[in-house]
Amino acid sequence: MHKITVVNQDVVETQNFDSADFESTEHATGKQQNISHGCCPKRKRKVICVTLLIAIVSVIVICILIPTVILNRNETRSITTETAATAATTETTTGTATTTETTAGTATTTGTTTGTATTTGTTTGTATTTGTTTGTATTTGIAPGAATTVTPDPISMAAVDRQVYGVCNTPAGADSVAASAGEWQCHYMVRESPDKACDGNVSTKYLSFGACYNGGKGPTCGMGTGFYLELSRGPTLVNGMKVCTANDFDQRDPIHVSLEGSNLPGRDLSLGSSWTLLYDGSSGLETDPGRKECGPLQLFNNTKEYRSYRFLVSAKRNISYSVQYSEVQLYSLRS
Ligand SMILES: [Ca+2]
Repeated sequence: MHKITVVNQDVVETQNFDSADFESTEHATGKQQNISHGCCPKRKRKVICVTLLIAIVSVIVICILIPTVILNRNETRSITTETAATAATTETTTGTATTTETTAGTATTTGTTTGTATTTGTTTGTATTTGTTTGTATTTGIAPGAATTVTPDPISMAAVDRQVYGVCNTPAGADSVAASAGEWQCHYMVRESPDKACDGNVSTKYLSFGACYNGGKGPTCGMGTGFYLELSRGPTLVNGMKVCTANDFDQRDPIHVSLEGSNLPGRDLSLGSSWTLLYDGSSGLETDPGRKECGPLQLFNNTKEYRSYRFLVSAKRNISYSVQYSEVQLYSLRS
């Protein structure tokens, strides 16, 4: 029994021992467990912390650094573009300045800026306009004023029924001797009839033989020749006259002439008594103005309007068989 007890005691002791060992083992295991329970969270925390740090760094990198880099790149690109644009603008400006400079020829002003260059161009245009204006002023100076006072347009010589009557061998104040077309005495060339002296064209002429014929020459040939007409415009004041040369043979030019006026009806115009002498003097052609040119204006005193006028030649430039002229111009000058 004792043994048994011992044994049992041993057993108990063993059991106790075992229990103690078990407890110590269990205690060790618990320590180990406690150790393992204390160690693992720290590692996890480290891992988590590291992960968080990595994440934060990544976020910072992604959200701040990368955009910053991109923005910097874009800014760099935009700056580059702007620089290029500025360069292009500068080139354009330079080109414009150069062009303007070449055009305007004002290098000093143009060289400053483009604006000035443009202004220079405008100024140049204005200068051109001013030139034009000056030209216009010059033209104005030439034209009307003096012309209105000194040389107005001649009056219309349109005749009633387009009838211009040729005369021959007729001195002023005398009855008119009628002339007709032909090449003998008291005739005129068919295609150089009296109306050609009143058509406003210095390229056409009136040629009359008077006391002579085609081919005969003498100092009296063509003397007393002329024409008369009734103005279709009605009574008109005439106090000036011009005589214009024909195309050839200056010896046929009228040198001394007369002008008469009448208000009697057409059937009485052949009568010398129907005419009032208005002018008897120089034709203005003593100095030859050249062919198909008009002499200076011959002014005379007359204050009365006449419906009809008669023009006669009493002297010519030199010996010839006729008298000829391209135009007789009548003027009405009012003060
Ligand atoms: Ca004519």
